[in-house]
Amino acid sequence: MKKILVANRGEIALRVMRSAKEMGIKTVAIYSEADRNAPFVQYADEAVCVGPPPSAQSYLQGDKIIEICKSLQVDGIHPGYGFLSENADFVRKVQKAGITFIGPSAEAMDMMGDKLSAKATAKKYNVPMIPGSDGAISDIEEAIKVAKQVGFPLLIKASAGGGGKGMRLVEKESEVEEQMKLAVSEAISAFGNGAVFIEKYASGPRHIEIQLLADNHGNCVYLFERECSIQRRHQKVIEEAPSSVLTPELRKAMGECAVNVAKACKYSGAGTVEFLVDDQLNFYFLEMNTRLQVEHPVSEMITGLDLVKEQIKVARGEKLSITQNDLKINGHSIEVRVCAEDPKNNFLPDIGTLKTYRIPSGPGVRVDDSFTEGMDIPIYYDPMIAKLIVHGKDRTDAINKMLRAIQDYQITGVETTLPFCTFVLTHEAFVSGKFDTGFIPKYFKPEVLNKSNSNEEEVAAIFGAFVASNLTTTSTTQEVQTKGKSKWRLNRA
Ligand code: MV4
Repeated sequence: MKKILVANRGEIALRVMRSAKEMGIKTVAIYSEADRNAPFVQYADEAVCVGPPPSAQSYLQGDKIIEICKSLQVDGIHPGYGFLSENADFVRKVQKAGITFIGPSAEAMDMMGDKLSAKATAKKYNVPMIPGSDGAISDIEEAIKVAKQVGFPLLIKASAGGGGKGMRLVEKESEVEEQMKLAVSEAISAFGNGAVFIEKYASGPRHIEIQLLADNHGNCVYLFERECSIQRRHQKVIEEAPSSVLTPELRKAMGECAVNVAKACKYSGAGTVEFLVDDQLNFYFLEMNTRLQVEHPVSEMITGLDLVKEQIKVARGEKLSITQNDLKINGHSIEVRVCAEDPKNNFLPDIGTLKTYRIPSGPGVRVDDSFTEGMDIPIYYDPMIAKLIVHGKDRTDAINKMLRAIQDYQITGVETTLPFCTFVLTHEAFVSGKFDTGFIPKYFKPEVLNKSNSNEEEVAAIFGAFVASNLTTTSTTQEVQTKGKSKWRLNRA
């Protein structure tokens, strides 16, 4: 493989190209008119404009992208995440054109993309499932019958959904009919597929996912877990590896289950199996993501692997160079997503110009981004500016490093989610590790980020108090802040 086209934009495009470059592989960027001046475009050996800013006219133009590959003698396409990354029809077209798709087969993608077929496939390997309907439910009578068997509360999920899309909570029998109708019509309009199924609603679970790596020769290893419970409306905010609740035994059991899911669909490349873990530490299969995920860097930090390089090696037909026994967890890693959103204003996108943009650095700090000072954040895409990743010797070290890195991150011109991340990282429930997917709705109110809180000095103050309290604080953020202010000033004096 001599030349790779990255069918994506922003931080992930740049991150993929960096690994390709280290492997001596040439890179091609595609970009929309809105991304003309982006670092990922400049970084590539060649770059081609694919169209106007809207994704449907640019990054989703599969046929056009394949034509560009042909004209530039591209051998492989890396899809990144989002856009065409989980589009099985695109994979088939790429292969038909004689180009290598750096990712799983179209068949594995189809099998896992449909949540009902994913569950049916995983079930053959005795992977634990949340109780619910075995197949699609089409009529109301059947829905009521299954609902009564399963019990309330329950969820109606769209088979073509995923990531929380097309999910409806049903509290009691009288709501089944209405919610079924809504779920089916939503599934038809959103996915062109009205198949829905029912699952018992697991309350207060953790979202823990297993990173996998498989080759085309039947080998598959798990690269441990990522704890992704800190989410807001199904958008992850903070991810870490390892999880503070898994025991070595549970990690092994979940890892082996995930490997079985991969084997069941003859998976190849990097993939992730999502589980819900309840307060009794029972785990249940949710779905499989057939792409490199946004939060993959935390797995790289604790394993020392470069997942993009591994994907490319697998796509070239190589056997995995590692076995499960070679893999060990080294330290602790945390990632925060730095988004141009205003946490004080319901996280509405706050797009604009990055008037100041200085990234943190130093030992154990990694920033994956594709922005420079003075650039505008385009309105057409996800408002994520960067991923800030740290690697420490243990969880406490990683939290302290992240708080320091956030403090060193200088962004003006747009509001960002960084102050919100500081709130989470200093919260007693996060620090103690006792949290679940309900963390944000339970603890976060915009008032906790009073105006001065986003100001650098105050962030520094919170940080100072946090370190001074040696992670044993049980006080509220407000108290920490007041205490911290004097501490920080003292340090400065
Ligand atoms: C669930 C659940 C509770 N019970 N399924 C949301 C994303 C999608 N992958 C599945 N999701 C959930 N499925 C059952 N049977 C709770 C969620 C869920 C959730 C999962 C992970 C992280 C955050 C979440 C927030 C709300 C709901």
